[in-house]
Amino acid sequence: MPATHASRLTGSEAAELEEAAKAVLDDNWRGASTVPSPGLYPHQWSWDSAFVAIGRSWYDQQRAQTELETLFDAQWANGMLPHIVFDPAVPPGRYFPGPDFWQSNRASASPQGMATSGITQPPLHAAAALEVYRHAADPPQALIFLERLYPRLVAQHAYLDRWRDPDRRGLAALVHPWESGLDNSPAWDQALAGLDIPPGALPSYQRFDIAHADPADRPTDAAYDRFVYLAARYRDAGYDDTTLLTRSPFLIQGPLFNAIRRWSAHALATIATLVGDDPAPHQAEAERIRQAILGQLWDPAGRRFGTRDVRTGRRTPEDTILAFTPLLDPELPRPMVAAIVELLGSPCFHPAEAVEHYLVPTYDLRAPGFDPRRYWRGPVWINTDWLLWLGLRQHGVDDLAAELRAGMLGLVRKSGFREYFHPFGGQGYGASGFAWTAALAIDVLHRDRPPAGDRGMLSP
Ligand code: 9WN
Repeated sequence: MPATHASRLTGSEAAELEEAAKAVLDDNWRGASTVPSPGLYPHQWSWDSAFVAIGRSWYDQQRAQTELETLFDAQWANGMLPHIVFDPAVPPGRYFPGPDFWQSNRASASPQGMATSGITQPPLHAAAALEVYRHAADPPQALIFLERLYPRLVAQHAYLDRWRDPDRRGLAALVHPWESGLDNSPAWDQALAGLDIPPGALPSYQRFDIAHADPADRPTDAAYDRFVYLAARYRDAGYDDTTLLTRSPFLIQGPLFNAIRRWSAHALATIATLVGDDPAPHQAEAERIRQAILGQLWDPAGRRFGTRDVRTGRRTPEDTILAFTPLLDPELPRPMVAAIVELLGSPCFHPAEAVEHYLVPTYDLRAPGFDPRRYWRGPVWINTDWLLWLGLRQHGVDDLAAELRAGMLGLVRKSGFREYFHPFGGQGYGASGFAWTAALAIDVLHRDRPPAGDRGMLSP
């Protein structure tokens, strides 16, 4: 019997787990926002804050709202929401690349007196803001929060539409693997391998991540060179949006970024109605993105979703967890849902039942480059599991959804609130006290809370 199905969580075990998760979020709270982890990531990250706001929304409306509002205080004038907002109190040398590297003040659109990165991350924020409203203990106050955030969310989406849709066919493109949130995924290998770094073009730099985490768990130096080269190019061009779109050597349209963007556009339509604005443009945006995902990222022959390189038109040859995220669309056509569920249940992503395992590995278990502990190249991450869990639930794939839920809770019970986990042994890797792992464990415990009186919950 796989460990993920081995037992049930009692009410008091669930309460204990929730308290431990809240304690992680308290430790990582910095007064107006949450750091992903005090050691490895001592600043505010964009999509991490959206996950954290969702987790907190179940029990601390005020901090959930503040988390998102603090992040949006760093939004650029062109609508771009930066992927990192640097805390000036953190000494230089704690994280690379830090404010000295990014030099966001080179961009006229960057906010005065704040240091941020110059690229973005998956736009989960409108969806997160709506969750905060839905779970609010004080709905009138949450409505005021939505009224304040709405124009900023609209600007974020308008930026992606205006500046990140190079062929005007509905899909936003990433200009850097860091924008994907799945930085080191094999999905970017082909594009990164094709990068030509001219002699002298790579600035000298020192990594700090490997002082906080085992180098075997983190991206290689070769990958970092590419990350740094791309970021330095944008910086040196003053983060000019036109240059970014026309000259970026890395321009990839991916399913996860766009599935989240569709979800948020749909949430934005609901928020528009709540705050008294017209939902129609947001509904139209959500539908346009949906059609683009179906039309351009679906490979009918291979029966799977994948990424598309805008420059070459090539699709990724790799099977990664990205391919499953269109499940977030409640209207995803049945044959596509069935194909995803089939691949998820295949030996590429689902180990044999007899072996102790945890779903879902981030990369095809049978691929030669599969690595059970290296960043995004095999380990299980709670945020990707959580996104798939939401998708599977809404498509009524209940068995698999229950298995994912049990796996997520099983991992944190076994190894704590780590950044990522071994798909077989369940050992934890990367940061400890990792905020989105804690926040999403809280969400999982609340979202399916059984009616009062029912003491048992499915769990490892
Ligand atoms: C670069 C903070 C972030 C997450 C990303 C994750 C990792 C940073 C890094 O940590 O990326 O942005 O230094 O590796 O890949 O998804 O937002 O938790």
